[in-house]
Amino acid sequence: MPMPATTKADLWRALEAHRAQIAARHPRELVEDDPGRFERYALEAAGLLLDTSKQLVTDETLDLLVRLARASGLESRRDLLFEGGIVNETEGRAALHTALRNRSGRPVLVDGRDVMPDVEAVLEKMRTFSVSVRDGTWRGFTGERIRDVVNIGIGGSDLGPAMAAAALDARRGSDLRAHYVSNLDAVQIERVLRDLDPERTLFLVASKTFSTQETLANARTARRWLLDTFEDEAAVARHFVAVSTNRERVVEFGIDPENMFEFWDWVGGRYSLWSAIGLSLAVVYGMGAFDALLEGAHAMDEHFRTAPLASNLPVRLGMLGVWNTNFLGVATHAVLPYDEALRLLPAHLQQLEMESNGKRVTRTGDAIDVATCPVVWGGPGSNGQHAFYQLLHQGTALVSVDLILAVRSQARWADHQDAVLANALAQGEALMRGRTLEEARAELIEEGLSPAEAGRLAPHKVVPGGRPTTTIVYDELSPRILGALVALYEHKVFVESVIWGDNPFDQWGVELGKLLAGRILGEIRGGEPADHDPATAALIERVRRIRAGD
Ligand code: G6Q
Repeated sequence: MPMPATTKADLWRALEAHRAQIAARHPRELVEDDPGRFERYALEAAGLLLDTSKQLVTDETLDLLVRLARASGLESRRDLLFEGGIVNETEGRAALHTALRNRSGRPVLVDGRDVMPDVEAVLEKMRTFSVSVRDGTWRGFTGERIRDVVNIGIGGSDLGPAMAAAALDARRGSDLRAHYVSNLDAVQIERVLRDLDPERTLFLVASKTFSTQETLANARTARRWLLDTFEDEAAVARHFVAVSTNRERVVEFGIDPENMFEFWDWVGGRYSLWSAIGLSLAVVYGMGAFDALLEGAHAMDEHFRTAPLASNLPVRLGMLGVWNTNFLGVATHAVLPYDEALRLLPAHLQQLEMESNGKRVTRTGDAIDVATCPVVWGGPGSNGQHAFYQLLHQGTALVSVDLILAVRSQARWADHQDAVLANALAQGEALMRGRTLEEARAELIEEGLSPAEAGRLAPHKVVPGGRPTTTIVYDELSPRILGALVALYEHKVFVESVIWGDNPFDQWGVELGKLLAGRILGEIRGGEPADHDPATAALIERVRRIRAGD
């Protein structure tokens, strides 16, 4: 008998051999010949059911994947993450989003110092502030109560809170309204401000660095809009607060440091929803909702930290991501929530996954010789069924899918929900089972078509099936469930990064474009041409001519 594989390289080879073995079977056989599959392949934690029974795996696959995770050092890397070790090597930092939602009472040390008192102090400041806006103690410059809260930020300082606001909005218990401005194109801020009353509007400028071009441009425009009405700089203090790690720049911008909510460099942008970057949520939906969001995420953290690898939700999700990407050739992954409240979740996860694992070198700078993060995209399930699902079912690309569904709706007209559930479950079945040529022909004949007509149409109705699908189910969306769901994906991304060997907490790839934009800005404004490739130089020239009216 051969020795069981134990090293990462051996396990990788064992998975390749195993893949070749199971490829001989139609994927639907894996599921249909295995009646106890759901019980074995569905995991539960923190209010979420993770059904992986429609993935193209067997018990042996899952066993090999868990062994691969272990051989890749997942457990020690996970411990380092939670302990505040330097897991972001290229920036020399910890990545402690888990400390922001740590409800265990355990200290979390960064450079030997417990960060929990700082975390709690900021949460307390958020509590006091959000209560004062909600109960009307905090007033605008003319004494009016605040009605509209505008978060100005971009990327990690926008996508998380905007996504969570959409998710929590059905539970809004006040007249306060949240708005999110991120785009440098002023059409967005203009659209948002058009319906707002300066006397009743509060701006939260959310920027970790407070040096982001898009955010500062929007913040300056917001200030001009405000001062157009008040013509008194003193109004800024009643209508602007900042969320940042950079006090100096906040002061330079003209925001009173008293009105600044702090966070720290060990919080990555796309992991910052749990910090004061979530202030708009606390103000508009209440600190109770924000606390519950943190609790849900903490419950998932505890599960990830302590559950055995084989029954650990983020480990399962991450290792299936590795299996699909590296062994089944999946290059695109769709996130399809059957819950309108989660309509912005695909955009948040797109950043989380693609900015974290869209990498080509390891933590030590060596080339990664396997595929890493797939393209992540998606949208609300119902709508997608009438649009892009065609490609999921019959296109030539193999797309893996996450179906996310609430059993109960947050809406008053709950009678829609039966049909929502039926559609979500049907899609899972169709993506897995598909429809064979014989089935298609038989269905057409049953519908009354002649054998010749049925034969002509049947190939068009063939659905290959075998699309790897995970179904995530929860009772009803709540802040707690949302917290657990987002934390599940954060840790999934971490698990994948350990296998691929990349640093999921840096984002050097976005730097080059920013640098070039700075150069081109001068040219757009009439400055001397800089050094460009001829194609870009010609395009800049053409843009300048159009602007000049030539
Ligand atoms: C996220 C990224 C990025 C960042 C934005 C905004 O992980 O680093 O999306 O959040 O560029 O940065 P600031 O918060 O510094 O404005």
